[in-house]
Amino acid sequence: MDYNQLKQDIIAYSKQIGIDKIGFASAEPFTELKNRLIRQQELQFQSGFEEPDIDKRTNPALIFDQPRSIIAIALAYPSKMKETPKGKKGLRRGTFCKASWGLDYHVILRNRLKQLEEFIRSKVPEARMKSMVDTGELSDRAVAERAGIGWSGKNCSIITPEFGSYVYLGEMITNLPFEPDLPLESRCGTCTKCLDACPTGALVQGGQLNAKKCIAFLTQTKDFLPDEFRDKIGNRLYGCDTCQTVCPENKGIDFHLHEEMEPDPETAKPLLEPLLDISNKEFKEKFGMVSGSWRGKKPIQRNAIIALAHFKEETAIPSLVEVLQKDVRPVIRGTAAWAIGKIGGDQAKSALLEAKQTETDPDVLKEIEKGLQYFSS
Ligand code: B12
Ligand code: SF4
Ligand code: SF4
Repeated sequence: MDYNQLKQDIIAYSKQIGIDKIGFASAEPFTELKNRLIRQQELQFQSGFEEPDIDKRTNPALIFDQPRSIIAIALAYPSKMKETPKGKKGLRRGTFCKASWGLDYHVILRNRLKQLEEFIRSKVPEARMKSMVDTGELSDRAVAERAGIGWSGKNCSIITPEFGSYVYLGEMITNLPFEPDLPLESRCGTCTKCLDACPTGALVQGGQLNAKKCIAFLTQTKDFLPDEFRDKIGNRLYGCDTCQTVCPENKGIDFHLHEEMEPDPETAKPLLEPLLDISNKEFKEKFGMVSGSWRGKKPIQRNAIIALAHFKEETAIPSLVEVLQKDVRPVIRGTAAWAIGKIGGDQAKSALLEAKQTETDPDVLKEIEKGLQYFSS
């Protein structure tokens, strides 16, 4: 078998099916990554969304019989909406990060990898392949880095020279011995724009993230948002783009190569108030196709309440009071109590005093007290 020819055929085919960048890597263990993951675990810097078995994450031979190479792919996503709806007083909006625009990228990349698998099988019937996107054992970024897709930026993202860091990543382990590509040199140099811009100091140093402080992570948690982050998340409903938008490598980068990735403005930047009492069915219909809905509606609703507080949106007080009185979930009632206090006004104070008489949940009562404190300072 001429694997160099096959590699060229795969590259040509990948272009035909809308894979924007492809690279080939060895399937040797990821030793440096293993040390890094152990260190991150010791420091409790991990988000908890990663595959927990570090050996499986860093040794392809533990998840695939006799791996010989890994094919890495990247698809560029848009960074600007064609028409951005502007929020205003009375009609405030929240934001989903760019990686949650359009159809869920897991669906798009898995589909591309499946087509690639079929193509390879048509050329080499005995080929074995295992594809993954995000939820697999491997670190998509470490594979992409090794395969020369891009370098690992100080903001932790893989940055491609062609599409900046606005790329989704996926990969396929194979039993075919392709010639590996070479990793790229970092172009970060002395730049520290991402570190300086991070609102929570989650980037503890170039290329090292304390995920527990990262807004992208915090927007996905289901419990109360810790107090110290409530003024930091702004109107973000899901994810955070700050360390990418400030990156000079992303300047002028905005690729619209895939129709499915085009955002519906009303989903990517939805009005906040209607989210407060959205039903499960409506949520699924409106947000079910985007990657940012994977944790369900609760974190999005909690973040919408915090966003209304961020805007000090007085017109939202009646809706927030309704949430405080009627929502069955303590996290949502409690966050509403805090938001009501932060926004302020006579109606806000009386609603909190009233709720204090009837509320029985200790966590919500604490939030009511926090809300009332805004009136004494
Ligand atoms: C858990 C997770 C998160 C967590 C933690 C992120 C993190 N930085 O670790 C949270 C929820 C915070 C998150 C946020 C985001 N995520 Co995320 N996430 C993942 C997931 C599932 C695992 C990542 C992981 O294992 N991290 C642990 C760290 C330690 O390892 P790593 O980043 O994978 O690998 C690098 C480091 O280990 C580093 N490294 C290793 N050794 C050493 C040594 C030194 C000295 C240094 C400096 C570095 C270094 O090099 C590796 C290669 O870059 C991956 C999918 C996957 N299966 O890999 C997606 C993934 C990384 N996420 C992705 C995206 C798009 C995002 C967001 C941009 C979304 C958003 N807009 O909100 C943000 C970016 C936040 C940020 N600054 O990183 C993309 C990244 C695409 C790209 N171009 O890089 C991925 C690959 C999903 C995908 N398939 O496309 N994510
Ligand atoms: S995603 Fe936001 S919070 Fe997380 S490291 Fe980047 S700028 Fe900081
Ligand atoms: S902002 Fe600067 S340091 Fe951070 S990733 Fe981009 S180029 Fe690298």
